[in-house]
Amino acid sequence: MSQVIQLKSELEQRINAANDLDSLEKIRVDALGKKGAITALMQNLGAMQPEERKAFGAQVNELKDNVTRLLEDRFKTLKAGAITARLKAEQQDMTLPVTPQAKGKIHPISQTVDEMIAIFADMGFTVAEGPDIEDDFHNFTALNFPEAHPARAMHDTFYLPDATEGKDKKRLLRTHTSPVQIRTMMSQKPPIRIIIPGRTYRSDYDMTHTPMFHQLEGLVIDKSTHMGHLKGCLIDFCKTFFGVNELPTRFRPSFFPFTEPSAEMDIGCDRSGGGLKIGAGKDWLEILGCGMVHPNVLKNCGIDPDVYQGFAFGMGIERVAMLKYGIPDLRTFFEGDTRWLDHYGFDALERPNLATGL
Ligand code: 2NM
Repeated sequence: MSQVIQLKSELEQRINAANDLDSLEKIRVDALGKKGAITALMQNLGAMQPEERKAFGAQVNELKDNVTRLLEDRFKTLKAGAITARLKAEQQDMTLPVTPQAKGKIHPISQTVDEMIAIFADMGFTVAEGPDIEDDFHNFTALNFPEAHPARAMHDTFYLPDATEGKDKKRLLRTHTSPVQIRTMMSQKPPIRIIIPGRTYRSDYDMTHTPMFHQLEGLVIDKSTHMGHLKGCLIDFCKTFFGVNELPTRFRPSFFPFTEPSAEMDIGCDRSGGGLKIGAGKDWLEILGCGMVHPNVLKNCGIDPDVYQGFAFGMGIERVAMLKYGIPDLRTFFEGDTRWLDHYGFDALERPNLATGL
């Protein structure tokens, strides 16, 4: 009798003290499992006299019912507590953005190159590339620069400090992207229609020059390519690139060793009111150099100038980027200042293409 009462109070205490579902389950097994204390009491019934068995059996049954109810109540309480604790632990701030904001920005040079490629690709040009380390032949000789002509010195060439034999083999950092045109003409048959964006190097450093800068040059060679094609192509490019449909243009005579005739192209602009607005106005802005490829250059590349002719052009990428995006200082392009990039850079998810207006 006292055995039942003692077991009851003992189980009550343990159930109330149980702090989690695992310890509660252990108490249930200790009491009601196959080898549990209450189960053991039930097994004693078989050996008892009928009268005793009746009274004891009733007590054990009552104990079993009580303990079962206590376990169930405690289970519900602990279960509810566990859910509350889990909800609290797994709380989410629903006001946070679904995807974190992109941290990086596209450099204005990369953006500008991509825009220029999109425009020329639409006209049927493909992109060609070549090495930054060139030799004298591809950078100068093949391009009709005379030996010991001041034009070579004018380029402020960085020569490599090696002892390569032979003038034409002397290694240097390319001073323009034109050696890529030479490599293309020497390895491909016309018709040719390529643009060449890339890094170029000249030993010069002031407000408007950095020793490394970017150029984009273009070359078209075919049997009947003429100056009208040159003008149409470059006028179209400038209108699309600057997004100005009514754009005055003019071509002034100029000189380059690799083109004959040579010209410089200006676009109209308006400097009244302090700023600079590209489009109709009183003023002109020099934008690029161009010309018909010199017969000597074609010959140097194994192309017969009596059968083929072509035009070429070149422009500075920093310069057109500064004009289009109102960047006032050239040198900031290469300072690696993340605040500058944050301000002048472009979103990685908005890539240039003709369909979205660049
Ligand atoms: C310019 C201006 C004019 C040019 C010429 C050639 C080649 F290889 F075909 F002879 N490539 N680039 C050229 C012509 C470049 O840049 C201001």
